[in-house]
Amino acid sequence: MPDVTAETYIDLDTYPIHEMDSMRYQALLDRVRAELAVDGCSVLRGFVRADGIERLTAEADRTAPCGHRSFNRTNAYFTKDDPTLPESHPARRFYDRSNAFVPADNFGPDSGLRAIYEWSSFPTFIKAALNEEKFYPYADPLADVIINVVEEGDGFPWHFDTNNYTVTLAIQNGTSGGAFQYAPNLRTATEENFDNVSAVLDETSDEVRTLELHPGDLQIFKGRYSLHRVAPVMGPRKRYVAIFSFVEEPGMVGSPERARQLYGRVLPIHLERAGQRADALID
Ligand SMILES: O=C(O)CCC(=O)C(=O)O
Ligand SMILES: [Fe+2]
Repeated sequence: MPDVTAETYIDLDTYPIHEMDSMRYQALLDRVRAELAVDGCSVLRGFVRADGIERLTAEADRTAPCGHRSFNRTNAYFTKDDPTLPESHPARRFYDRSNAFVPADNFGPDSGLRAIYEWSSFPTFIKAALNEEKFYPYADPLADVIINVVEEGDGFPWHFDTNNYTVTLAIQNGTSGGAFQYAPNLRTATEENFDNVSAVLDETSDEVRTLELHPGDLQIFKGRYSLHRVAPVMGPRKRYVAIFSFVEEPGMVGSPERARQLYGRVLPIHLERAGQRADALID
């Protein structure tokens, strides 16, 4: 078998995501669905085997220098400051965010990460686990499968996701710190529960859970209603997490603004889809 088939990475004995007709597949699916229903989070420990993680770590080490670093200040809602609200309001509490994304075009046909993303059994299982009817690979060549590189002092401050779910694979932890913390179902579609959000920001909430993720763990997380963060990473070792993106319509790509902000580059396809003409295409 060639080196870069998904089967050489995923622990298929424990996670038979390719055997859709088996009872073990059904049991796994039932488990993940039940966990997602309870608190919006399911972790498949050791989804990628240790030898696969060794190769993915090498991929991350090799591509990390291509990461695009960005800095911003953000509140939990990714909204602008609203001076009409009291200063103590959670929407007015801003935190530094610094991180780097390695764009997806660093993961070509020889990439193990891409092999996992493109192996048909992988999205088929995730789609079923999430009960999503509309579920397609992202067609954005900078963003379909990326690595998030977090260095000493950086993290991802408390926030609610703007997307319905994220699918991530832990590749390497920082030397220390970097725990994933979340307060399940802290808000609903109709109730923001600002007091509970403030309690989490003030570190007085008893609803916060801490999840230690280890290299090889696959996490499916529904973060729209669960406040969550990545605690600051400490020490010289970088934290590497792969992010697999799926979207609701076939052929979708991100906006030029988003590509520039997250990846530091824009491709002709971003401009074309936004109705702008790429310079390279103007004759
Ligand atoms: O890096 C992680 O583990 C999760 C980051 C996160 O919350 C996000 O990308 O929205
Ligand atoms: Fe998030």
